[in-house]
Amino acid sequence: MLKCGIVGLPLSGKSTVFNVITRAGAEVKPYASGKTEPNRALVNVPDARFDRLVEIFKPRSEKPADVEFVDLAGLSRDAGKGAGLGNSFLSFVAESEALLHVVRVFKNDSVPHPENSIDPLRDWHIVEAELIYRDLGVISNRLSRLDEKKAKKKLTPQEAQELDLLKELEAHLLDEKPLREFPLTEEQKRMLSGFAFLTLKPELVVLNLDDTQTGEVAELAPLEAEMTAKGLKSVKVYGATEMELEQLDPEDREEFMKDLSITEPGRDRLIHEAYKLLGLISFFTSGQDEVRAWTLREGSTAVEAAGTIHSDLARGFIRAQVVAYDDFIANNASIAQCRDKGVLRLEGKEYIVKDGDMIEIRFNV
Ligand SMILES: Nc1nc2c(ncn2[C@@H]2O[C@H](COP(=O)(O)OP(=O)(O)OP(=O)(O)O)[C@@H](O)[C@H]2O)c(=O)[nH]1
Ligand SMILES: [Mg+2]
Repeated sequence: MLKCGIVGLPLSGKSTVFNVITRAGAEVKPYASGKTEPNRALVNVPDARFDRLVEIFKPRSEKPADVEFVDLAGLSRDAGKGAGLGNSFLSFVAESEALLHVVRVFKNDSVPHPENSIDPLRDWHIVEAELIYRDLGVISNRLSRLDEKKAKKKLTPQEAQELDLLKELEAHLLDEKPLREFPLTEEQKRMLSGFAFLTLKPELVVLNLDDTQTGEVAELAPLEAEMTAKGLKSVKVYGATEMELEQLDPEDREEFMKDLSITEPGRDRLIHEAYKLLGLISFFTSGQDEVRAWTLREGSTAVEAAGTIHSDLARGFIRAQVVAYDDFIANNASIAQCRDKGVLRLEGKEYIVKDGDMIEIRFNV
């Protein structure tokens, strides 16, 4: 199960954005909640191809791909030094595979700003600094343990390597740079995977606007320049408005979206961007019994796809029968016709699965 953690300053609209995505109806208040228990909800990944396959196969059961979103308490300036709630709850962030970082752009006099002014770039830096600070803490703990051991006996070659790498990473973080900007080899990435570093996680910046901020927003320019420079991705949402939007009937919603020149609801946009950011693709299994969308990392092989369905399928893997969704549709949704046209293929273990592949695993255990 894929998890996405929502971070940001207090009162930036995290729970609002969480509600836009999940329709879960989490509490939204004009004062800092101080809640330490996160809100969690599972969301189906909207996918028109999946819907079409369900129409075609009319299966007894259907299961779209899903992602879990976790909404946390606000992260204040100096949380790492014990201010606000402190950073103990950052453990909830550590278990997420990706971060949505909500930044307040909206002006709303009835909602106090913890820094007393609207300044998206400053706010983004405050939260980023807290994430960096937390990673530094993790590193210094590990370093002191390694140093202790080194004083008593010789380190294994692996530990010595780890020590060197962690020292480099520490210097990088002390420079106020996130670990995602540090070039790591695949082997080093594996070495570090157990630490769950927050600044190594892919991050999508969610700019939370008021519905009056439709044109150029002057306050936003500095942050947008920084995002471009760092190659970070951002999405704009009209948090409060889009949360209301989710509660309207479809016709009114359409009208409302036109007024704001939104083409895709914030909900779909955010889920799609999060999915893309994580380098995720979907493949489908389909039949009269069940149509199901599965999530896979880009670059995964057929045998890995089999393993996400069931470990038996990976163990006894013989071949994968594959047809691209587009080819399937172009051939009147007929497997026989796909076979005749040669677009239905038999692939081996090492085949790299493509987004939209329809797969049937042949196996023997
Ligand atoms: N005008 C306007 N108000 C908003 C917007 N987004 C959120 N708010 C208001 O800001 C207040 C805080 O929103 P929440 O979503 O609870 O913020 P939060 O980041 O979850 O807050 P904490 O969990 O307490 O840190 C609420 O009163 C919202 O109605 C927005 O886009 N525009
Ligand atoms: Mg909240």
